[in-house]
Amino acid sequence: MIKVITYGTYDRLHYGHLNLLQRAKALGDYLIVGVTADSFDVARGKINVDQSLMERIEAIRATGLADEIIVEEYEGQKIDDIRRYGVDIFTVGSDWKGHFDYLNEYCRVVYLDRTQGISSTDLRAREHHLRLGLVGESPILSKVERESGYVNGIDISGICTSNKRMLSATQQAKAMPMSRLDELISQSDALFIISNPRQHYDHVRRALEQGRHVLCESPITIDSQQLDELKRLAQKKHCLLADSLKTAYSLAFSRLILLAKSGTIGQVVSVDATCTSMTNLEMSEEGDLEYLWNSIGAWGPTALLPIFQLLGTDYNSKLITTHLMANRPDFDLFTKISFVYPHAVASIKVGQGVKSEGELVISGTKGYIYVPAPWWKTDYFEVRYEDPANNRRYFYQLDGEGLRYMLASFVRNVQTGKPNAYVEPSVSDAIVDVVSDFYQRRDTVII
Ligand code: C2G
Repeated sequence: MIKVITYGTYDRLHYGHLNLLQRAKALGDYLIVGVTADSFDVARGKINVDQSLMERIEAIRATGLADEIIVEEYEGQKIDDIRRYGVDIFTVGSDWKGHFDYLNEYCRVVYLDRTQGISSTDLRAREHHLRLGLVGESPILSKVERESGYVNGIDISGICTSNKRMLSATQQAKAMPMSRLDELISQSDALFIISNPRQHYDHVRRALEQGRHVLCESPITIDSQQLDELKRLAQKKHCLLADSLKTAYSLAFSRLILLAKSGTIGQVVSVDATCTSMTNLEMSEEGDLEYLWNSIGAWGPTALLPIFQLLGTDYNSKLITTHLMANRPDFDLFTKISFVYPHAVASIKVGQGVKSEGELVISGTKGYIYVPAPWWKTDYFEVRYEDPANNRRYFYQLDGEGLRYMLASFVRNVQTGKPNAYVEPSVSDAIVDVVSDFYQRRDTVII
């Protein structure tokens, strides 16, 4: 019996796939089809596959061509599979020509002609075509533009800014002044907003009023009532209003939250997060200051994320201690916030003019989780115990600082009409409440 094996993602199974499977089957007597696991696809750069693994497997099963279906989960698995299943022929489309020649050592390798004129990428792009307008004054806008290139179905429709100096040279050339924001909104299906948090309310409101979806850098507003108002407006207009908070989309970060929640370190008693940077202040000129984000705006949401995701948002009390820039009552160079929960405590330290170790420590009754600086770009963390022999290390690839996954998730949410699952509404509200209290000087001591 001649055993043949072939692999693929098989997203939205089409006649190109079917042609390949039929010819693969004809090469032998028994066909094994390897379907890629979601995490393996992400690791190899395919991030917006539409269908789940189960749906893709079902579609292959329904063709009746596969004698056996397996899941491909890791780099190098093909060699394992060929040995384990006693495979005689490995086959794949000619778009991979040469790539799998190394398998000749284990079996025959056959590249079958790829079917012209059809691909899953085309099928996806035809439907999901989201014109995304960029708004604000931040170097992050050029990262968003770059990362959107990895996400099928996003086109950048334009960019509006109040200060071109904060943009990359290519973005400067095409940027429109903020006075033309309504024009950009009308040319877009959705807006990515990273203007100064004081401007968010106005910019988000104008986008929602025109019925556009919004992905807004967290905090969405600096005032709780304004957030409520915007959420109601989004609901009325059937639009999505999502927090842009890239750390929430890092696989390592979400895995560490799940690990902590599942009791790996016992009961969580303390969450301590520090985020600081100096670059923005150092690089900017006098006139840029009004566009710069203060410490609480730039770092508060990120630092608060693990606290609210792990301990919830029902804290008993908090104390905000802040150090302000001379003559700039809105600009905190450094802020520390301490929270008391019924059975835990938490703290954040954020600075745009003070430097510290940007680490995250989650302390529990059995052990602790340690994320080294810069923890907000999490790709690695350790679970540590009294006995170091029990320590565990975890690594997950993070591409594009998490922005890529955030954009992919946003497009998907817009398409499906489902809300953002990465930053729960209660977390988003609690972040704005804290920022709002900072500006209102509630629970606040100035040092
Ligand atoms: N295919 C084809 N013609 C098309 C599209 C795809 O012959 N128009 C073939 C591909 O060459 C591949 C199979 O159909 O052999 C599955 O394609 P994809 O779902 O795009 O999977 P791919 O990313 O090519 O995965 O490690 C190798 C991968 O597992 C192959």
